[in-house]
Amino acid sequence: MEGNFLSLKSQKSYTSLNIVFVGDLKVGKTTLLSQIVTPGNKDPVEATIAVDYQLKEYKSFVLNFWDVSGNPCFQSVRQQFYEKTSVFVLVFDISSRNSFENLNEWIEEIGKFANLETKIVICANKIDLFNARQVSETEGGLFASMKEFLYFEVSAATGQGVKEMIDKVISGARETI
Ligand SMILES: Nc1nc2c(ncn2[C@@H]2O[C@H](COP(=O)(O)OP(=O)(O)OP(=O)(O)O)[C@@H](O)[C@H]2O)c(=O)[nH]1
Ligand SMILES: [Mg+2]
Repeated sequence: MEGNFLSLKSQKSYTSLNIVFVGDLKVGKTTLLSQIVTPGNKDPVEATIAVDYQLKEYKSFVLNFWDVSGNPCFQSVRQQFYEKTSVFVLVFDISSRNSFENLNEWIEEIGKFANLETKIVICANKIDLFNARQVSETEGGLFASMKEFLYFEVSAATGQGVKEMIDKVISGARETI
């Protein structure tokens, strides 16, 4: 699997980034991660139990992706993975207004682990379900800009917008210490 492991023999020096995906159950966090790590992969994903981890070599970065379950019963487990996070990706599903409204709870949950150098972005997923849209791009973008977070619209199912998001997420993210 090209790009899915480190070229151990190379003398390249890498910057390590921890990127954590959070958001309600079934908003598509694991599918999104699968699309980032193996673009074009259409294999169905399973519900995350507590946390999943994936690693990707990307340009001069080692990206450590932590994909946590949105299930409330895993809150204390999730929090162990919030330390030393470079980027939090807050995911909601555009066909679920509830998942958008719950973003504030996610912001509160990660808040005590974020500092001025932590990047937070909002990711509106499932834009392929345009007929079922319950949150407009304008509303989502406004919510993000009021909090000074970047905003992306993507489809983890088709891959639309995913590469653009990850390129922007990486640029300027702080190194994991
Ligand atoms: N149509 C559509 N379906 C999607 C998209 N992304 C994910 N799904 C589907 O949504 C369901 C949930 O996806 P997951 O990736 O498991 O969601 P999750 O956020 O990781 O869920 P938990 O691990 O339970 O917190 C699956 O049936 C996916 O196939 C998308 O962009 N479009
Ligand atoms: Mg999952």
